[in-house]
Amino acid sequence: MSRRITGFTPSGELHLGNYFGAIEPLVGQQIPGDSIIFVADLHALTLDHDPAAVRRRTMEFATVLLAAGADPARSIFLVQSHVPEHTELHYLLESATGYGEVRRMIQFKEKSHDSDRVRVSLLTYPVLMAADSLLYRAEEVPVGEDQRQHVELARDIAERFNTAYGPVFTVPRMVTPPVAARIMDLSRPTAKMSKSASEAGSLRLLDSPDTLRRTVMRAVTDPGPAVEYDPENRPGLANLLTILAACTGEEPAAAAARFGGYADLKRAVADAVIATTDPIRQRYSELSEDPDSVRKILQDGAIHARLIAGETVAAAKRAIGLLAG
Ligand code: AQP
Repeated sequence: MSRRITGFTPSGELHLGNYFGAIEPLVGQQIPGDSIIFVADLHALTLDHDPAAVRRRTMEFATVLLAAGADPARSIFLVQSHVPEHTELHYLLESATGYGEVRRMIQFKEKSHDSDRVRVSLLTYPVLMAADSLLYRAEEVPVGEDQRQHVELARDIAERFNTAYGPVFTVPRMVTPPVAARIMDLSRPTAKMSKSASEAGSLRLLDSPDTLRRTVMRAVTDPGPAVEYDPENRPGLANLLTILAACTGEEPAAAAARFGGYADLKRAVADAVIATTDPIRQRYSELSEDPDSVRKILQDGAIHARLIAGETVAAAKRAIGLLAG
């Protein structure tokens, strides 16, 4: 089993895309010492932000992740800013990264239209993402398809650093789930479901069953008589089938064959989504009653994480010329 790491930025609300793209692949295979799950609060500072909201969401995300199966007995579970080695390594890696490399990142291009207000951290956070995985010498990074460019950057930086200064870092590889690597927005099936998207398009893990059912029943579908899996030409329908398949463990095309019409399919998707998220919601409300235990779990996680992270930073500092070899 390989060491795996995945993180979640506490902006907006966690949704089913986050769950199938990154949460489930990690919590499904937690191996003591080899699974690292973190709330990426530093990444929430790259756009306009409300400090109180970041604080509140950091706790909320930690609680949702625990409710979704993150197990502190089998994983290292932490908040990124509690482990200062993330920012320390970030700077060392910036000194091994080209400006042109980060400027090319699609997410930077998409979010940087108003250049006077764009924060420098929006440009450089992919390097912090590289630090997040290289710090723990992770071999695998379970993420959704939208993160491919960032994982490739982390690989490039690790290889370049190792070649220039000596073999410090493990070069991580991306792992995507077989289905649901990219769940789409239900109201705009050509855009990915995202944390800041409209309520109409997102299935949030903490939404009530009624809200989830309403959102699914109103999902945009494509004209055409039969229920068939055709992502190219019928993206709305394919997205519903993908969600159903991710919830039930079947293949989207095989699931399609079970339905004569959209209404039946949507009812089945709503039932499956509610069955998947119900246990998470219930556990979340239990855990929310005891925020001190969540804080204690995070403190312990940071202590554990720093043992690994401190060694990597020391090795990187030695290699790059800051500590005696
Ligand atoms: N739609 C998706 N399908 C599959 N996987 C997804 N992931 C995100 N969206 C999908 C995966 O979830 C992990 C956490 O990603 P994130 O914290 O960047 O969340 P986000 O929803 O992708 O947030 P946005 O849209 O980037 O930010 P906002 O909406 O706040 O601007 C990652 O592994 C990601 O691949």
